[in-house]
Amino acid sequence: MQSQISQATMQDNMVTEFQYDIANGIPAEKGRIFLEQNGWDLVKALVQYYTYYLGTGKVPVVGQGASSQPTNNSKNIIFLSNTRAGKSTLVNKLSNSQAAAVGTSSLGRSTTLTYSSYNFTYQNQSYNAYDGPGLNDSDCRVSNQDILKQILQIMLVGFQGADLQGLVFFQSCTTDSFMMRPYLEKAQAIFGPEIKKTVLVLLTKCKNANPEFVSEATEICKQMGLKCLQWESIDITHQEMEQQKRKLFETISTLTPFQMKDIHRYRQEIVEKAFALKAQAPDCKKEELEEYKDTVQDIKLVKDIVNVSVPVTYQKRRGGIAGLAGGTKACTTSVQVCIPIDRPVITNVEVTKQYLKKSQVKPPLHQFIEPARAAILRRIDNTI
Ligand SMILES: Nc1nc2c(ncn2[C@@H]2O[C@H](COP(=O)(O)OP(=O)(O)OP(=O)(O)O)[C@@H](O)[C@H]2O)c(=O)[nH]1
Ligand SMILES: [Mg+2]
Repeated sequence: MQSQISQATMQDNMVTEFQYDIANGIPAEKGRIFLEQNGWDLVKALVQYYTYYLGTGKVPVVGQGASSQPTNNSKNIIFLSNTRAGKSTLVNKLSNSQAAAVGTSSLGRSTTLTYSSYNFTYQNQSYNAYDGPGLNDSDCRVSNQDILKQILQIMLVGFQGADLQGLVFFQSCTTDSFMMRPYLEKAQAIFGPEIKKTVLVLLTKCKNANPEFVSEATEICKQMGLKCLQWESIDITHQEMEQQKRKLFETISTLTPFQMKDIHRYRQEIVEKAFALKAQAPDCKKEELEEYKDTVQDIKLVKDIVNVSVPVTYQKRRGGIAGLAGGTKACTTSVQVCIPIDRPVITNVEVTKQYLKKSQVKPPLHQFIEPARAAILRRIDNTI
């Protein structure tokens, strides 16, 4: 019995610690689920929280997450780029359809507003291409952060444990800025350093572009260690298209698939780094109101009745002749009278009181997550 109680208290304390570390990001009962699912390992529960919950906004059900198995054999490809780089056009070319809306305006407004999956087959291999909104939408209808979060959700939930075969960056060669570096930085911030091996850069709209721009883009990709291909969706022959497709899928097959466990490994590194930063941080004063039980004496008045003797004086006939002559004498007796009273009774009453508990604690973990990520990314930065 005793050990059951102490285990329950220990678990309650862990839930409180978990809550403190995530800045009360979720209610205690959800925190308990994270801890239970991770065998009451605080670091593991925090990794799951910072990966799965922050990626999907959901508490994972048992078995969900890194360990679940893929349910189909399609290869997953995700497209990412600025608006109007040709993502949706490519989806239509690959799926031989007009399923994806293609932009017509020359403004920087994204035509595609949310990620959707398009299934097609190439040489007996089934593919799911995920086409989504363009980064840096001029109307800010979808923020860059939202776009990356959508991709994370697709991978955590939509893939059902399957790998990402290719993350395809589109670089239009008719614009005046190279985006490969910011694309990679954004992707690595979310998915970690391993994502780089899964990236393919497609240089689009090369036909009418300045050839120097195209070769400079190719050179930058090379310097960054990224595979790149030129791609033209418009005004090309059927034969040229087939050649392009062959090259595209050949290159995709050479990319290293990105696995769910890579996301978890990266998040684990962030959480562990955050714990290390927390350990080095100076203590901060923590003041919190703590409740405790106390017993106080309370005086209550209870209704009661007391019997009192009241002396009563009366005249009694005297004896003998004096009595016969009508003589009396004063006598005293007592009568019992009941009087209602309020009797004071002292009782012990249990009350809840509060006191200001002051302690020295480390700041909560969530304060170190971004510094930890930045430290890891600075390390990655040197390898771009
Ligand atoms: N010349 C040329 N034009 C292209 C190519 N790919 C797309 N376009 C044109 O570029 C414009 C934008 O194409 P989309 O496919 O809508 O671009 P997107 O990347 O999906 O854009 P958002 O959904 O806004 O992010 C359209 O007018 C296309 O016809 C290409 O390879 N060459
Ligand atoms: Mg589009």
